[in-house]
Amino acid sequence: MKLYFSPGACSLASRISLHEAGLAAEFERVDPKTKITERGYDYLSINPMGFVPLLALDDGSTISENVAVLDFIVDREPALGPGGQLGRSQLLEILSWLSSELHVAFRPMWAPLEEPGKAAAKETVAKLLDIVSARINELYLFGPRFTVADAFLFAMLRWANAFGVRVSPEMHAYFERVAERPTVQRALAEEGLPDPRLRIDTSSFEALA
Ligand SMILES: N[C@@H](CCC(=O)N[C@@H](CS)C(=O)NCC(=O)O)C(=O)O
Repeated sequence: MKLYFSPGACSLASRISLHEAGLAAEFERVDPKTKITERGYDYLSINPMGFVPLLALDDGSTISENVAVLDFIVDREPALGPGGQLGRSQLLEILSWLSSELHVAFRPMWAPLEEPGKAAAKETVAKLLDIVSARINELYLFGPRFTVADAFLFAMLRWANAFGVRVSPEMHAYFERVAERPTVQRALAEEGLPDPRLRIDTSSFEALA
C-alpha cells in the first residue's frame, strides 16, 4: 500500500499509525500548492478533494479522510484501538471530533487573515484542546494504551506548538510523552521534521510562565 502525504500535515497521523501497526507501506509526497506528487502525478486525479492523507491499497482501491484511514489501520491492528464492547464507537467518536472540530478550527491560522482573525482561531483551538486535555486518562486518550487517536492529536499538537497556542501542563506532558515513542521519532525523521521536544515554547504554557 502507499500513503500520500505532505510533510507535517495531518497525514503524519497515518504514518505514525502504520508504523505502530507494523504495516509496510510506501510513501509519496504531495505538494499541497501544486497538487503534483513527487513522482510527477496529478494528485487531483487520485484524490479529487486534493487533501492528504490518502491510502492506496494494492488492489487499486483508495481510502481518503483521516477518520477512515485511521479506522482502516485499526481494522488491521486492533491493538491500536481502545477495545471493549463500545471501543469502535468510542474511537469513531473521538476521531470524528478531532477531524470535524479541532482540525477545522486550525484552518484560519493558514488563511491570509488579519491578526484578529488568527488570534480568535488560536483561542478557539486552545479551548478545544482544554476539552480534549480533560480526556487524557493515565497516559493517553484511552488510558494506558496508545491508539490512532493519539497519533491524530499529536499531529495537531505540533501545529499548536508552532503557532504558540496555549495548552495545559497536562497536554504539554502528553505531547512530550507521545513524541518519545520510537514510531513517532521515526515518522518525524522520515518527513524531515524536527523533534518537537527540542522546540517547545514553554512561554506559551500559562502554568509555567
Ligand atoms: N477532511 C479531510 C481534511 C484533510 C486536510 O485538511 N488535509 C490537509 C493537510 S492537514 C490538506 O491536504 N490540505 C491541502 C489543501 O487544503 O489543499 C480529512 O480529514 O482527511
